Amino acid sequence: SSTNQNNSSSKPTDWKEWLNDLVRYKDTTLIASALAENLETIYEEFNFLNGDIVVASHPKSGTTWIQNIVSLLMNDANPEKVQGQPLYLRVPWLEGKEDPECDCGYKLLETRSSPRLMKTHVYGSLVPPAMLQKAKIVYIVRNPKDVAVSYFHMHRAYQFLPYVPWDEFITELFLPGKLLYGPWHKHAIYWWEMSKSHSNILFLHYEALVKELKANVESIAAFLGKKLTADAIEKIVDESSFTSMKANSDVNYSQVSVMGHEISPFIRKGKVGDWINHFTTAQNQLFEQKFEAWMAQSDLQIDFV
Ligand code: PPS
Repeated sequence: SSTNQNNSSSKPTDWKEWLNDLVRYKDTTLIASALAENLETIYEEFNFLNGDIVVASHPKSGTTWIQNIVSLLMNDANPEKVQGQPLYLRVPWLEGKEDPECDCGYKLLETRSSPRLMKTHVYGSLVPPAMLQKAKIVYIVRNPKDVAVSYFHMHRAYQFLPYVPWDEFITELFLPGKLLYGPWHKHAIYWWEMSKSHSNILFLHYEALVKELKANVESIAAFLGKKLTADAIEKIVDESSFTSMKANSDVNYSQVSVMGHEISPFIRKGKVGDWINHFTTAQNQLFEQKFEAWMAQSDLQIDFV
């Protein structure tokens, strides 16, 4: 079966077959069976520590961006301290791994000392209780039209994910929530609700980072209890700009060949509103209808432009 974690498999050609291999984990989100197994191990055995710092998100929402900011903040805004270390090793993916050659994130993390940095795409309702109790969690949300576009290009490029034509990607996969970690709205809304009652969750918006990177870097610093000079903050803002990250092989995943950068680079466009270049009028109407229904009961505000 396609596990999305298997080193020897090649790009799936039939997306319907690929979809059949995903599991509806604990009746909520769709994930690959290998990820489900890892999550089970994490619930049972992983020892969360006070001081753990978690970057949480639905895929394609700006996870890597926050990982880079958090990693720099925790290394005194000194890029030299982290130079040569791939971001996916500095801030490992708790329940997965970016590089098939690597150990799964939780195994890497077990060998590290506090404060440990990690990322997760886990659903709000499936957060390990000890994580919620002990960690500081930075969640980032992004408007779902741009998430869908970014996700589409990832499926095009990534070796373990099938290419799905855009129309099917939107109507048959993204909107019905049939992608890894879907559906988007439940992910976003559950985390949003949790953030209201947990002061250890900082809830950020991709669109706000695009507009005001510095203010957001400052609020992440304050949340993590880091007092940095104005120069240090400037340094982080500079190092985490789209242009810097696109060019930095430590953070742009260019070392992970299964991601298929020659088809579509991981750090791709970094724009708010790229969806306008992808959605037809009909697709947009359908999306708007669904979005309205999803958000009817929620006060989570999402900017699309
Ligand atoms: S993943 O695979 O879930 O970890 O992907 P994730 O990192 O969440 O999302 C990838 C998108 O984030 C964009 N990105 C940025 N945008 C603006 N500024 C900076 N510095 C930045 N870094 C990453 C990246 O380009 C992907 O979005 P798209 O729209 O595809 O460009």
